[in-house]
Amino acid sequence: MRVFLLSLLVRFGCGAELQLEMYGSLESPNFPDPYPTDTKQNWTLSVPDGFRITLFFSHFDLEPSYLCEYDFVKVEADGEALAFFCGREETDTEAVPAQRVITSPRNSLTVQFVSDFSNEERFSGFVAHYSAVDIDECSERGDEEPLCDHFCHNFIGGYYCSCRYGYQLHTDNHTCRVDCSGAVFRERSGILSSVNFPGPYPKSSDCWYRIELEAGFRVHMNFDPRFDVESHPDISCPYDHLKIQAGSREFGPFCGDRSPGIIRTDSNIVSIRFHSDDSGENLGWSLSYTATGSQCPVPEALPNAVMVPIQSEYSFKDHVVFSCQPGFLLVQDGGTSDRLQLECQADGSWSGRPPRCDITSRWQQRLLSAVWKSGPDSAVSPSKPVPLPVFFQLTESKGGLKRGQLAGMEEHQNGSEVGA
Ligand SMILES: [Ca+2]
Ligand SMILES: [Ca+2]
Ligand SMILES: [Ca+2]
Repeated sequence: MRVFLLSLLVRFGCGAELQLEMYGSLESPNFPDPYPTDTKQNWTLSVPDGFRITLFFSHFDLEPSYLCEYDFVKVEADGEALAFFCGREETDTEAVPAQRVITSPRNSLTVQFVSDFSNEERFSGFVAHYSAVDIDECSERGDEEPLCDHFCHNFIGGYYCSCRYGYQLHTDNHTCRVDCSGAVFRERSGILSSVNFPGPYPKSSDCWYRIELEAGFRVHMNFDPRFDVESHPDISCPYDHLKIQAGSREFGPFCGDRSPGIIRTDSNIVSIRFHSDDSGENLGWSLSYTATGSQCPVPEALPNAVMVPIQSEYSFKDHVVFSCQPGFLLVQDGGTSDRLQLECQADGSWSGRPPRCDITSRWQQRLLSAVWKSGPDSAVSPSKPVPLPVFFQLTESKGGLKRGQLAGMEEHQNGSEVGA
């Protein structure tokens, strides 16, 4: 019993037949009686996508001729001749199909029969059989790029692709993409790179990365010298590209094999977008970033004050603590305290003014008395502030206060306190 998956026979024009069946047979006109002279007949065989057609002649008996110029059967597919037959399989075997199986490259095939104006003998013609066979898309690619990015699975009438763990099949059903968007970097330094770097990055993917720091910081990026993003010799990054947006500034698109190097963004928020198309095997990119804060001016040295820490420069989030030398009182905005902390702010200014160090009245008296005891040639007078960084270290003894040796500020900072 013949079962047709698709059965449609369309007869059109002069002797042309369209056969849409999974298998079937063809016969020359009048078979098994001799074919007529001056006849031309075409059969167009078509099977569903994912199949190709095989054709086999079980009987062949045509008028023989040099180069088949009298009567012949021609098999074509996609405009290309696959076979050209004539002759008798018993006696004239040069151009007969014999056991040959003709296979179409794709899912259609045309067979043409032509007879000329005469026949020297009675020729019975031919019988041919065709059938649809599956194309193994996964293994029949030759030198072409594989159909599937990761895995290919053949089935009868088609194939499908699948991806390694962690990837999703793109809507093109061939490439494997990744979900690589949404990462936000909030640390003041870090490393970002394309997925798999320095291995081939995924295809058909759009990756968005964001660096978000507090206002007052500026992001600096430094690209790894290993940089490989698919490019074009004439057109600017038409396939894959890396683009950076920092505030109102844009950097890129970047592609090719030259690293963008160092980029100073002047912004605390940076968006990085990496787009890849559906082909190519390129190794990607990597960058490290750091952030620097706004710079605050170095606070000026104040008489009789101690400031820590001492740095050559100060930037956002840095702080300094002021305190006064013993015997002095820290004064700011009319009030007094032991110490004062100032912060370097996002806009590059300090959170307040540096304080003043005023001598205390009790110490003033003690100091004066010590100076008078030591003689009239003293460099210190009641009306004159104690010069820095050199000042008198005063110690208490049985006999009361006596003048000590000259001491540096650092010694004092290390805690040489004076008893009250
Ligand atoms: Ca003939
Ligand atoms: Ca298949
Ligand atoms: Ca690409």
